[in-house]
Amino acid sequence: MTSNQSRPPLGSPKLTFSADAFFDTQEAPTGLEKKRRQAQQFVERHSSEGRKVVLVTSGGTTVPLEQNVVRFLDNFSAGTRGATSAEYFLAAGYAVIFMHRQHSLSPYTRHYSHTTNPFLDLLSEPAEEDSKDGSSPITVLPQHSSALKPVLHNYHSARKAGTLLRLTFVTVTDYLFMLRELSQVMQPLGKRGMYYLAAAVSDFYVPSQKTPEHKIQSGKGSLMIEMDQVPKVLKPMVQKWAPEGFIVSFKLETDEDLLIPKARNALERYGHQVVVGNELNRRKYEVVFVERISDGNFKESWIRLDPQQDNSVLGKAGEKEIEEDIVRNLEERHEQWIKSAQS
Ligand code: PAZ
Repeated sequence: MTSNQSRPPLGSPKLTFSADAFFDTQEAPTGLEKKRRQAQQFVERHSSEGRKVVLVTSGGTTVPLEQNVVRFLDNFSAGTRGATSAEYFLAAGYAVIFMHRQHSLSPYTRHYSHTTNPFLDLLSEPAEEDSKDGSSPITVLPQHSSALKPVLHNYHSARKAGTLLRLTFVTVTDYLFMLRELSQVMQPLGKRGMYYLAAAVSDFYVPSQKTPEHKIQSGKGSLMIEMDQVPKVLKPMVQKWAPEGFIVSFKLETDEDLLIPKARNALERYGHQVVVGNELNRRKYEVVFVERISDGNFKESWIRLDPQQDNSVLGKAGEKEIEEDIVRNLEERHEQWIKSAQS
């Protein structure tokens, strides 16, 4: 990074809005080809076995400020919505490509996050005499086993069926390249492919050409960062990458008055199927589905849980999660979408 006294600000003063320009000028992440191959095999297998496939994006993206990254910008998302939704999609019979931020929450293991529910707290130590030769197994404390059993069962079922493919990203650039690649891999699924874009993606980035190689030095006064706008990729996604797919984007706002106008605007501009809107502090118990009925006409439907319920603690047995209703609603819409192809 740089001080505003001696060096030009980071970022290009010219705004690079177009997706083509972005992909032409930024470098694809290493390992992209391997991820493409994994996804392709996964899609071919599940498509031939008659499963619908959903791409779930989850977690936040980073914006590196140096090429040898010491500092980066990030956002709040832990990946709860994506990881939770992936579980409900798996339960509904979908094969799930879970494209998530490295180290963010994952389906099943999310119930035992190291901060809210550390897994070591669930285990009992073997008696000292039994543990000497390591013969006694470590066991789950009885008070935790009824909550753990269904999670473990579903985790093993998904592993056995091979219905969950996890692929990671870190930066916003990784995210955009992966989204393009995976959408194209899923294109042959046609209407049987769903795209559930729940990741919190940065709107701004520093192009690699403008990112300093080494750690930004302090001592030269304040720091100015100029960032370019990240291209809006929903348009090429709808028009080119996944033209028949059922595409669901998410819209997060902190000013609730903006939620519906911005969701409508996105549908009008990009032409995809649904926007799920949520306000930051109510996102765990209130979302709105916005769809376009005809030119200039939209329909909104809300899902609300009881806000008194404590949705803040992960994995509390028996607790209703809003993602269950979101996924059920979208599964129905997706079925309609598939049927509309047949009629
Ligand atoms: O990851 P999380 O569960 O903490 O948050 C989920 C969310 C708010 C990131 C998601 O519901 C969402 O709205 N994603 C899109 C964000 C955006 O407007 O770019």
